Amino acid sequence: TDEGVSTTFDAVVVGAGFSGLYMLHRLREAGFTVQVYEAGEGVGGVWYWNRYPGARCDSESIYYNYMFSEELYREWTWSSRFPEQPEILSYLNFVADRFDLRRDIRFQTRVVSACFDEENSRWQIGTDDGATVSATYLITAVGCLSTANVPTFKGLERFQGRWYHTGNWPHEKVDFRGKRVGVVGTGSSGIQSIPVIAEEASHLTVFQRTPQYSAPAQNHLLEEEDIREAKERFHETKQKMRESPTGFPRERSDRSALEVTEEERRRVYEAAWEKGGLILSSTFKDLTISAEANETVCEFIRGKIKETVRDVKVAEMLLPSYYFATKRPVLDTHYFETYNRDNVSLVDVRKEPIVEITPKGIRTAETEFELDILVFATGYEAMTGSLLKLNISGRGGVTLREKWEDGARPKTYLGLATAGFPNLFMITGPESPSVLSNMPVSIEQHVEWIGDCIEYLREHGLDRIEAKEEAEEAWSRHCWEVADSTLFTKAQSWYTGANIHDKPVGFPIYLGGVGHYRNICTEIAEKGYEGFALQSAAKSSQA
Ligand code: NA7
Repeated sequence: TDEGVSTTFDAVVVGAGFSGLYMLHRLREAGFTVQVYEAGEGVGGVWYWNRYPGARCDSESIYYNYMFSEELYREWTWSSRFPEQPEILSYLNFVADRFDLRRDIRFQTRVVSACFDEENSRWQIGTDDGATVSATYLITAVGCLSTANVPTFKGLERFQGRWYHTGNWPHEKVDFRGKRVGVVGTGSSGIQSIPVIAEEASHLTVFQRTPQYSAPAQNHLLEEEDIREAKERFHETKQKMRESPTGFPRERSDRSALEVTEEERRRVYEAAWEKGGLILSSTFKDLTISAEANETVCEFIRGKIKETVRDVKVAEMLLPSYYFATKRPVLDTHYFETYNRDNVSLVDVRKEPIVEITPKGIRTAETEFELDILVFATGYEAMTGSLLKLNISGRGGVTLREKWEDGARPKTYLGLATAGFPNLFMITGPESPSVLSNMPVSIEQHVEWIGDCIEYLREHGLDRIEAKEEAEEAWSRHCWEVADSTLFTKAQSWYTGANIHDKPVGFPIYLGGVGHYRNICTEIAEKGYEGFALQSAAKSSQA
C-alpha cells in the first residue's frame, strides 16, 4: 500500500453516479470516512457512459434531480423539458464540485472483489490496480442498467467496420456521414438514436426483434416561467414525488379504461399523446392489470403508427403486440417518421434472423447487409449484472453469484440487503421499486435509509447488520406476488430477465409503489430494523 494513503474506511461505495455521489455526501456529512471507486474517468455513472446520439432521459428534467437540498435545486437550471445526456452529466459534475466530492473518489479504478472477513466483521475490497482496502460497510451504487448486453453473434470479431454498444459509447463523436449503418435493437436507446443517426448516415438499416410502443416525448425548451414555478414549488413537488407510486408528482387516474366510452378513452389518450412523456400508462388505473383495458391503449398506439408510417408493409412490421408498459415504455422524437425516409430500412429479425456477422456486415437468413458501422442498442443485463461482476463473497465464502444462482429470484430484503452478506447495502438493488420509478427519488430514499441505518448502528455501539433469511424470504415472495397480480410478469422484457439468453425468468422489482415502499422501509427502521440481525463485531467474534 502507498505510504500515507488510508486503506481503512467506514464505508466503501462502488460507483460515482447519482447514487454514489449522494451516498458519499450523506455519510461524510455524518462524519464517516468514505472511499468511492469509479471505473470511469469522471462522475456520472450511466450518464458518463451513455453518450450515444440522441441520449436523453425520459423523466422530466425538473423532477430528475436531487431534492435533498433546496439550495442545490435552486442553483441549477435545466434548459429543456427532457434533459439530454450532456446536460445531465454537467449537472452531476456541478453537484460533485458543489459538495467537493471528488477528493474521496478514486477514478479509473474498478472494484474486482469484495470478501467479508468474518473474524473482523469487515469487508476486504480489491481493485483492478492491485490494491486492497478494508471497510466496515460495502455499499453498491452500480446502477440497474450498466452491464452491457452484446449478443454473442457469430463472427463479430471478424467485422471490418467499427462497432459500438450504446451504453459504452466513445467520447469522441462518431461520424456517420456517408456511412452505411446498422442498428440492432429498438428499446429506448435504439429508438432515441435511430432518428439522429438517420439524419447523418448514407443508409441506416434497423434490425428489430420486438416492435415497441413508443410515444412522442414532445420535448421543448423550458420557459423562464416554468423554471421559476418549479423552483417555487420545491417543497410541494418533493413531498408529492416521495409519496407517489412512481416518483413523479402527477395524479393517478382512479377510473378504469373500461368504464368510460370509446370517445372518452380516445380523448384521454389523444391528450396524453399531445402532452408527451411517460403519462400514457397512468391515464387509467387498470392498464397494467387488465388485459382488456391494456388492449385499448395498444390499439390507440398502433393506430398512430399506421397513420404515421407511409409504407403499409413497414408500418405492419412496426406494430407491437405485447401488453403496453410491460416492457419499459419508450419516448421518442420522430421515431416512426424516420421510416418514411428513403435512406432507412427495417429488417424483422424474428422472421429473418441474424445468422452471423461477416467482415462486411450482417448476414441474415435471407441476405447480407453491407455495413460500415454497427450499433448495438441491445440493452443490459439488468438489475443483477453489475452486482455479480463485483465478485462479492459473504459469510462462509458464499458468493452472491452462488446465492442468486437460479437468477430468477435474486432474493433480497427490501432490495437493500441480502442474507449471508453482513454490512452490504445495495442502492437500487433487486426487489426494490427503483428501476420502475423516477430514479433520483428512489435513490435518495435508499441513500437516506442506509445513512440513517449506519448512524443508528454507531449510536448503539453496533457495527454489524445482516438481513434475516425469513425476512428476506417473505419480502421476495411478496415482491413476486405483487408483480404476478399484474400483466408485467406476462411479457418478455429486461424486467423479467428474458432479454438475456439463458437467464431464468423472474421479476426482481417491487411494484407496490415508491411511496408505499418508503413507508415500509421507515417503519422497519423505526422498529429497530426489524428483520435484520444487529450485533457488535466484538460480540460476534466471541460468539
Ligand atoms: P432495452 O430496452 O433492453 O432494448 C434492447 C433492444 O435490443 C430490444 O429491442 C431487444 O429486443 C433488442 N435485442 C436484444 N438482444 C437482441 C438480439 N440478440 N438480437 C436482436 N435484437 C436484440 O435496452 P435500451 O438500452 O434500449 O434501454 C435500456 C433502458 O435504459 C430503458 O429501458 C430505459 O430504462 C433506459 P427485445 O425487445 O428483447 O426482443
